[in-house]
Amino acid sequence: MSTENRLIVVSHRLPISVERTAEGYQVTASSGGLVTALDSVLRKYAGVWIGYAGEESGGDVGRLIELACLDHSYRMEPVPLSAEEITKFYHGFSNEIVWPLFHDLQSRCNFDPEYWSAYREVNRRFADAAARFASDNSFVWVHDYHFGLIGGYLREKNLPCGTGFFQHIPFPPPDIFEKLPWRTPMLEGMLDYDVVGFQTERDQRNFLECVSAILPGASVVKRSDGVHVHYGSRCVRVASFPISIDFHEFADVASRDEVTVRVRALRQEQQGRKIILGVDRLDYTKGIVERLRAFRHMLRHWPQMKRAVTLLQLVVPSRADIPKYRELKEEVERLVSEINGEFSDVGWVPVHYFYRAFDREELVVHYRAADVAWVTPLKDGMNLVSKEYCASQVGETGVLILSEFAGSAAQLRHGALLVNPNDQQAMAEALISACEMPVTERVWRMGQLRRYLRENDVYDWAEAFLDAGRTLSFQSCITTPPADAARAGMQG
Ligand code: ADQ
Repeated sequence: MSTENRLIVVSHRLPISVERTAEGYQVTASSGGLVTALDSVLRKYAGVWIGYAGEESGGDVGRLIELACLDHSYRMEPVPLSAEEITKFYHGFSNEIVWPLFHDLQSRCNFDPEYWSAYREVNRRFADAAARFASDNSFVWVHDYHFGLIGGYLREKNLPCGTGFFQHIPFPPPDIFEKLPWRTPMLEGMLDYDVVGFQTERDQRNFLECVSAILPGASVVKRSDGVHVHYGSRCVRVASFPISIDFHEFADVASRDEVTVRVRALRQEQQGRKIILGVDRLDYTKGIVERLRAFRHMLRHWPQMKRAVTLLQLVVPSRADIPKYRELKEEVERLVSEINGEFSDVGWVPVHYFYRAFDREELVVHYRAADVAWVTPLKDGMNLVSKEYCASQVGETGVLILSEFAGSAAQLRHGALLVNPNDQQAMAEALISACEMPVTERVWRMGQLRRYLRENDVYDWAEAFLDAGRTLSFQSCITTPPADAARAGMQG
């Protein structure tokens, strides 16, 4: 194996998808926070990225993926999924069970037992794909809730490599996690990795509390080199690694002359009105509906804000083949049109709504032009939009309003205005404070945020995780048989 394959990244999706269109095959970029972060990391470290690239396969598709690899400077290895696997593993277990449950929305869960077998089967197949690249010096870094079990399947193969798991979404406390019918094998599966990482200390604490509550044989040991869970013959490092962005890339794009020209044009269009920006993947956890309601509340109760502000809401399509997401899209569009119907005036439309993916430069133009970024998820593992906005604010005059339930609130609370996204009154008041904030305070706050992000970027995140992997003695773990007496629950 060549040296560039020492880092083996596994995630559900590759950064590109191949689709068949009337004109032939088409390669499209995947969207979302995980792809944004990992693409930056792999461009720097090289290696191989294993994931799903769409339903198409065969000669032309292989060639298109090879071309995309040249463009991205790392290797991509597609793993196919059948239509049934997409239904049961992706739409089912991942998005009808884990996603809502881990975001505290258990009423949205559908605990169909068939989903669990599909989850195990797909995890095994992705583990097989990773194993084909694993060698002495490699580290298999598995991403997110789709793949809690890959570590165990790799251990069964006795490979001489280290393994790590990073969870991009929140980890719930025991009273919520316990609702999962497969709570024991899920936790045991996660303890089959050598390093398990979370976004925040709160997620890490929740995980450790679940381990203590659900696995009686486990013990949590705090040592000078970090927290470890001992379980049977396993010793697993558990830590928090807050993910970030490529600060310099966003700041550099924001400083380009052509961006400055477009920012000026966008601001001129608003004729002195404050630009408030929302940027979200279409998802019910992002609080888009709640934000629109709060905006309407503000316009109803503070009439002086009419014509003084414009909300630009950018939404990138996501999970469009899942009915709940289609319903959400309709609800967002209905609210936008109700607000515009109620308040629009000659020369002023209160909400400008865009439902499409923006390229990096277009996105940065909006980040830089916005007076206020209104980032109010109901619950979020981290939320990269909040960080991208600050990195792009090269003039340092913008204000970040951030949900207290975003993982990034733990790091950005000193400069952002924190809000509860369910509190319409507080959301409206935060918006007004942001719009009226004196420039000295704005610059001070944004300066603090940008300093923190400059010193804690996505490469620091990757280094910290990979360092934790490097400092472990993998051999003792790998040679241990996966099934021992303390692991009776794994059969499920
Ligand atoms: P996501 O849920 O996808 O990520 P987030 O971190 O906010 O959430 O990332 C969204 C990404 O999509 C950002 O990079 C943003 O630039 C991009 N995006 C949004 N709207 C866009 C548009 N209209 N056009 C183009 N791009 C757009 C998951 C977790 C998060 C966690 C990340 C990374 O749910 O909590 O922060 O992984 O770990």
